[in-house]
Amino acid sequence: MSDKPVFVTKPDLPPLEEFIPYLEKIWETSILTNGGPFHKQLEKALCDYLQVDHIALFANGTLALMTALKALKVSGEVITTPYSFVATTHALLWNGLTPVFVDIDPDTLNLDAKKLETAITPTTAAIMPVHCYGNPCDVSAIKEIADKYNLQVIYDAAHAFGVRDQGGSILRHGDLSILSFHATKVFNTLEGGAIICPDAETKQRVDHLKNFGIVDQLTVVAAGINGKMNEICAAFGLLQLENVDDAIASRRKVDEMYRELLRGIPGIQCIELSDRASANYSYFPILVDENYVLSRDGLYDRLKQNNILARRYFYPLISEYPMYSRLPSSKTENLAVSLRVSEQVLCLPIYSALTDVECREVAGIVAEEGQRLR
Ligand code: T4K
Repeated sequence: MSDKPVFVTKPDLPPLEEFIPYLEKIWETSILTNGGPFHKQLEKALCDYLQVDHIALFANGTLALMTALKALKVSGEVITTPYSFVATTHALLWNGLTPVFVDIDPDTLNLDAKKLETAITPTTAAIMPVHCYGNPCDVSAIKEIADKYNLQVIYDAAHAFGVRDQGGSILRHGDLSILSFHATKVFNTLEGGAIICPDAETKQRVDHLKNFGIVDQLTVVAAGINGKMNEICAAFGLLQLENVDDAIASRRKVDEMYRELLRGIPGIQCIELSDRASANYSYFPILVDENYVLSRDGLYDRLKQNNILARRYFYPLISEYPMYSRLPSSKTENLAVSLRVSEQVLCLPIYSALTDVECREVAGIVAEEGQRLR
């Protein structure tokens, strides 16, 4: 048993001494926020790294989602997935929008594009899919349906930092995409987020909206919010960006090791990575089915007894929380795949500093339990 807890994730932190000069600069200039020099630098650096043209930084991913919906003036119903973190749909409620849940695909665990059309009504305004665990949605099928019914598409790409498909960044799809740079993400700025905009005009609208709608000292053009990233987070992000490729490479090793060690255990299924896109290894979800000797929660508890704190992302489903459970689309018969997956899923620890020994210990417990109780 580990003497220190092994959490589901552990944030990457740059060497402290490398951060000091950035802080000294901030202390020297007294520019702490409101689109300062580090904010500008990080936007540019992220555009280069992610291969996108326009990025607006935010204080977190939730504010980015809320602002994206506002920027597109979405109103009415928005089709989305119940298999996500609650921020996805909370952003809809904060905009006075009605979520309509559609079930997920059993392989990708993303919104099932084949089921989208049946959920469209005269008041449907948009689709908000999630690239869950960084695995890309069926972007072309979603685009086809969105174009046919004239719907806007806002991708919650909170998990999809750096993911690329054959045509480039996954973030170029849809009308807007949002990222999260929370401490638990592959690339973190302590807290942070971003909207990826298709053109300069949209970015300007988003930039106004994230700063109270202010254009200049005498002009306010919209009822904006305060969504800006501060200079300390932006400076931290610049430093983090130098190491993010190494961090993803280390995660990849963990991912490979788990797949090797968990292969062939009855009742344990690793989620396949897409063969049409790169991966960022942000999560390591497994599904625990009835062929395993313990229930999912039994395995969760067994790991916990060994100081390994796996997480049930995403259980319960968003549609089961009280502010959503009365929606017609929350009915269990509408969401059979999502319900099954949310009852089977367990995310094992994955982060760049996870050692081989720790990875073997986690997989060893999953395997041993499978053997011992058989
Ligand atoms: N859309 C999607 C699809 C999302 O997944 C998220 C966020 C968002 C939108 C919204 O983006 P943000 O507004 O958050 O930028 C975590 C995160 O708080 C949340 O950002 C994330 N998704 C969600 C999936 O997971 P919790 O409640 O599970 O976090 P917590 O505090 O239990 O942390 C998990 C483990 O990570 C801890 O046991 C230990 C470790 N940890 C955590 C923090 C915060 C650290 O080692 N250091 C830390 O500072 O929600």
